[in-house]
Amino acid sequence: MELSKLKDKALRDIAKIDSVERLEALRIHYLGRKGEVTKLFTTLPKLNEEERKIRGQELNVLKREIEKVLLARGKTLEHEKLGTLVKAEKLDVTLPGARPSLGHLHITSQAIEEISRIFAQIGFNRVRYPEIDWDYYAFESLNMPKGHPARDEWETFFMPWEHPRLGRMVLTPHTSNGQVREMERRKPPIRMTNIAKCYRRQSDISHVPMFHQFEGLLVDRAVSVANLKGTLDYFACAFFGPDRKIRLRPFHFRFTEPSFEVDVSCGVCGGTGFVFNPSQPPLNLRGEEQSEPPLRLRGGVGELQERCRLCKSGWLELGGAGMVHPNVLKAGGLDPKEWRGFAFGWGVERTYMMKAGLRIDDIRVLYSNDLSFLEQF
Ligand code: FA5
Repeated sequence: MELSKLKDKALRDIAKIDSVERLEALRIHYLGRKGEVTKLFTTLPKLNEEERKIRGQELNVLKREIEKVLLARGKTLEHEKLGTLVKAEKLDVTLPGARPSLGHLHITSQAIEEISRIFAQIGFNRVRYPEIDWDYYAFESLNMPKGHPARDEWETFFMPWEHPRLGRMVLTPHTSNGQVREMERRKPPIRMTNIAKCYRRQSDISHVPMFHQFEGLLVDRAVSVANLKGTLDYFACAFFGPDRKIRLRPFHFRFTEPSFEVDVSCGVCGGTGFVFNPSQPPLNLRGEEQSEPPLRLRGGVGELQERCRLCKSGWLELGGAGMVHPNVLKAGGLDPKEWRGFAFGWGVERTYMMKAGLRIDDIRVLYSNDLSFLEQF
């Protein structure tokens, strides 16, 4: 090939190249050991001296020109490559940032914070007592001597350690272990809330083996059931809403006398036990289906009522309460003739579920670490 044609071809090829790597391949193609130009140098020995001189000079010029153009194209390509890189990696501080996924407190922790705050507003300090404690504080000092059948209800996990006076160690089955501990720690007046983990050998749709309770204890001189009721009413209004009411039902606990089960009026049916449902047949007050005319329980002629599925009766059970038993005051070193007190203990999980009107089919889902469930709260 004519040298001028070879040169044109080389320059055209170089101009078309768009990457440093391909340019290097092209350099080898023309100037490498077996390259197009190098090959021409091998023909020189066949020429006579004069021709060789001229041809040699022409080839050197061609080689230098190709080298020059290759170098220039290489520089341009390097420059372009750098420009693209800078563009790609440029930090635009005005762009919105990548949002990190934020977690939040578990609903039980949220409930604990709210409960502590509500009681703190009326002077109940939050205290912490062991969640693994001696039998004495969990049972004996609470008027439940060894072997007493009342203990059975607490389905307790016993630990292998024993103290000669305080008995065996237990995973606390309720927060009432804090009552005598608090009386031992300080003199009345006492107003405390003890919120802690509790453990019982129970696991079904309404029980978890590890749950939380909050315990309230007040000890002072002139304390009555009216004070207990007032405190619980205050809590119900603050936690559940101003239209909610508390009901005390007689019950039996060994460590309170009198003792009560505490109910709160249902937030879904407003305490009536019935909700409006136009697709259901009307019910009478006993929840039985009735024929025309339909009941008018909440006003509005012809309103059709369905029994409330959350509470079924207008009331939801919260937990236990009562006036501190004289034997418990004695165990705490207090004279029952001088001091009186009330106490209450409720489950945090169930109380929260009642607030939210949640009808969780299975309470165990709270601790199954299913994020799609937990992220809803
Ligand atoms: C008690 O534990 C008493 N200590 C309460 C008390 C305190 C009465 C002070 C009087 C004075 P009870 O066993 O009923 O009572 O439990 C209270 C609440 O804890 C229950 O209403 C329920 O809300 C919750 N609870 C009990 N066991 C479980 C469980 N396995 N899982 C979830 N919640 C539970």
